[in-house]
Amino acid sequence: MSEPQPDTLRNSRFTYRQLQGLRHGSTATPLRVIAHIDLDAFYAQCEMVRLGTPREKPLAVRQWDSLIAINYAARPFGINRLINVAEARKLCPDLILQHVATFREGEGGRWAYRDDSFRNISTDKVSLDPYRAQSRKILQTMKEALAIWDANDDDHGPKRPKQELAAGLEKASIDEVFIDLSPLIYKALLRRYPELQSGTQDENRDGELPIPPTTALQWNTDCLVDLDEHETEEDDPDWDDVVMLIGSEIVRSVRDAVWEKLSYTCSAGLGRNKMIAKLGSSCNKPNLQTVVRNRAVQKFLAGYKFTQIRMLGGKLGDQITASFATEKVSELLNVSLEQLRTKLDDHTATWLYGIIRGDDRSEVNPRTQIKSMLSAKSFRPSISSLDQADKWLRIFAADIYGRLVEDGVLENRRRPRVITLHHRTVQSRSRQTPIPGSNAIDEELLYDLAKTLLRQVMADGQAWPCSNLSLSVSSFEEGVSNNKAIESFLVRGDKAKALSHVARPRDTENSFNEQPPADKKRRLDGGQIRQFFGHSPEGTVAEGQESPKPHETDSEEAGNPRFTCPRCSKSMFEHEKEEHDDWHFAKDLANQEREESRASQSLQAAKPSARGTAPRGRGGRGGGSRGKPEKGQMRLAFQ
Ligand code: DCP
Ligand code: CA
Repeated sequence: MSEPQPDTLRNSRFTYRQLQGLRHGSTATPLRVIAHIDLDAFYAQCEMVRLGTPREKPLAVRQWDSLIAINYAARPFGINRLINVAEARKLCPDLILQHVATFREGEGGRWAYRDDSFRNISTDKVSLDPYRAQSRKILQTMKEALAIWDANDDDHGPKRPKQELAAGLEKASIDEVFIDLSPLIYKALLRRYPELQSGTQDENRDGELPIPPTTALQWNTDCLVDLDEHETEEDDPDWDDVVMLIGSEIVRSVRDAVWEKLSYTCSAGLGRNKMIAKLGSSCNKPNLQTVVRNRAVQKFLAGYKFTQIRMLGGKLGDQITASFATEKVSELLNVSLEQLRTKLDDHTATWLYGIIRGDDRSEVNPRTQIKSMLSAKSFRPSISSLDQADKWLRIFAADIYGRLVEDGVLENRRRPRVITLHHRTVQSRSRQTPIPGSNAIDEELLYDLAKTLLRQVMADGQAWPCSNLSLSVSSFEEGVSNNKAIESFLVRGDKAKALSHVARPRDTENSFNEQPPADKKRRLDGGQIRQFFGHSPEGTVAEGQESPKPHETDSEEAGNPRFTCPRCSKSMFEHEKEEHDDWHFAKDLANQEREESRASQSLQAAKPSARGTAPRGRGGRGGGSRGKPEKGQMRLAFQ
């Protein structure tokens, strides 16, 4: 009979180099740990906290006649976003129905909770400010909780918070974040297992780590995803299990802090990358966290349809389903890379082959930032006077200004350089102008510019009745000093060429309406996947926020879901349609102007620049003169 091997002879499957990868947040190390945290029934919880409603009381948030958030106490009654207020009342007579806060025509730029707003769709406009404010507080609390884990390596005393977080935190939408826990876990790991320290100094980084000195891990209240077929719980854990355990302790402490300080529950997923973490967080809602260990990834993913995976929900997913006659990950796993290549371009095939095997190296990007902000209102019935329109412009200016302040405009961290007014009668028109760089941006300035643009639109042609009006700001500039802004709006020669290349990939980071307001999944070809997953040639990481949820676009028309855009096949709620159309319109306009500008540059001699003479309209479909850029100049692209 052979002697059993003593454990000391066994080594870990992982190397010191891979451990160092953990320290530096490498996307390649198999020890990487990413968390996705998502607030439960977010808007509903915001209202419960604001109103002090007991958690067991069913509550839903309404926008006009639609439900946009349903708390977990209301869900067993069968209440969901697809039914309307009357249907919900039938299912649950005790349901608390809270309308979102609104701005009101003629009442300046301040939002308020109003008892009668659901009856006033024609005079009110939804404000998401209360939810944004809660989102900000939650994010701050999460950062503070993470900072406690971020003690210095040599810090043997009490843990202390630091300003800069080692962990990357990416705000993916108003109620979800991704966190790259790897650097924090590395620190905790070395504090707990100092024996790992010595090897990190060695020349031979490719040496294997010792096996963890533990045979069973205490998973506390975590939901563990079952291991793959050939793996057993009896197998001793390796370091990839240990790092997940530490990660789950960190995430639990973050969730506890959010609960204790702010009374919000959230759910979380932990896995070796963003895709797995995100799928994990929705597995056990509400108020639980799910850990997908590396040894469980195959079985975990095999249970999904690939169309549920981020990026595969849209056209690309449909194309793959049609090509390989299946929606199941488990069946697509039998398709070889070569077979995938017969139907998809090389890059997409390679990406897909990896993603269904749990391979996703996209980075957590803390610098994903809003690229434009839009405030809009559709009018039923249409409005027919300048006085009415001005009242709405006042609201839009206040709405956008509030968001700019959140975004750091007061500290001059970022400022938009362009303001655009869209106006719809029988046809749509749009005017835009640089925001003068010499002034501090405030509500009055935005309002004045908006009024001027509206008057230009009116001069272009018939303006009434107007069925839709919107104001947006875009082309954000980072860390500007006041007098720089306008110069950089129009740039010259080589710099302009360089910008035209650089601006585009960065603009594909999630923006507020700079891409169709909803789904990135739609936009897939190889190049876009490359950008999305951070392999853009400039090294700018285009991986970004999830696409904004429809509600974040402040679109106004309530109604039933199910509208498919004939231009891009995106499926959306009826009330998102207007804004989506606006997006196409603005995009067309920008393309048209780019074309015209290109044509005119080749045909015309240079004209004096209108630089600094704001506001200067850019015309619209209805005619009217467009300011032409100087020869050698180009405007920054609207994306
Ligand atoms: N939202 C919206 N309209 C939609 C989807 C969402 O207004 N079509 C808003 C309300 C939600 C918030 O966004 O509270 C977050 O969206 P989620 O999809 O994360 O849903 P919830 O947080 O409400 O619920 P869950 O617990 O399932 O995450
Ligand atoms: Ca949520």
